[in-house]
Amino acid sequence: EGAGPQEYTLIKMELQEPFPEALKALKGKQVNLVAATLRPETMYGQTNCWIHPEIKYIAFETVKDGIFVCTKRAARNMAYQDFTTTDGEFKVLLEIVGQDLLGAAVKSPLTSYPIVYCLPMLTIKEDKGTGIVTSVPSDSPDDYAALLDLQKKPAFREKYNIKDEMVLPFKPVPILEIPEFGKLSAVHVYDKLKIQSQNDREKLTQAKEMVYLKGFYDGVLLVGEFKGSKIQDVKKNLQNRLVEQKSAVVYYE
Ligand code: A2H
Repeated sequence: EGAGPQEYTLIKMELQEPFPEALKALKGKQVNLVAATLRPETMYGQTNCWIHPEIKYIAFETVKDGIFVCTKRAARNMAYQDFTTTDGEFKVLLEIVGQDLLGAAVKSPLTSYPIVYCLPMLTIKEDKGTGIVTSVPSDSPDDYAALLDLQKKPAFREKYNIKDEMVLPFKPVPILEIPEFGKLSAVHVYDKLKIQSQNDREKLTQAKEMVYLKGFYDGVLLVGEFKGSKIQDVKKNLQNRLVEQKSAVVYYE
């Protein structure tokens, strides 16, 4: 890790009715699952939301953005970044475990899928970001590996009560092109390195490095307002756009 704080874009993924049983007390309110990303320019390709089944999450009220769901650790950091009325303080509305959120429907900005679902990812770290990750299988090898695991293994879906229709219709979307890797770079490197599952950690680390650097310097957007532009030229503009339309907030840790 670098010396300074890391900036993340938190994508607001709005929970849809009917709320899961454990969140029924919040019915009628605006509840956002907030996913920490370094790649706001890839939000056109979201196919689902990742939750760790065993991590604990909380819901708390923000000043401007409705109710947020994330880890307690992230809420505490947000409380020192003007997300709550009193510096450093946040009120826990309820505590849940990831399992409670699995299968829930959310609405997320920019993606072509009107509704996406909360699915299990077992490699989510509790001590990074919000503990919630938005899935972009076209450009993130981790996301592609985890989505493929669920699509290939009915028993894995069953274990977490995930219905076929929450997983099977969701395909990686071509949203940016990297000269060497084509329009679905995560799929390309996954195949090239012969990755087998989300547990292939070494190969996935290698895959991430390959895609990340190339994507940042040579990647060109294929969709949206900045179609045809290089990622490095429009990354900040896209983050600003998401913040302006109240679909995202900026967060540091
Ligand atoms: B990224 P860094 Cl398209 N546990 O967003 C595991 N992974 C997490 C996490 C957690 N608690 N919180 C965030 N992340 C993921 C998009 C993306 C990301 C693409 C390509 C690469 C990529 C869509 N998922 O990250 O350790 C989030 O996934 C490659 C590293 O702070 C976030 O950005 O460097 C990234 O990891 C943050 O990782």
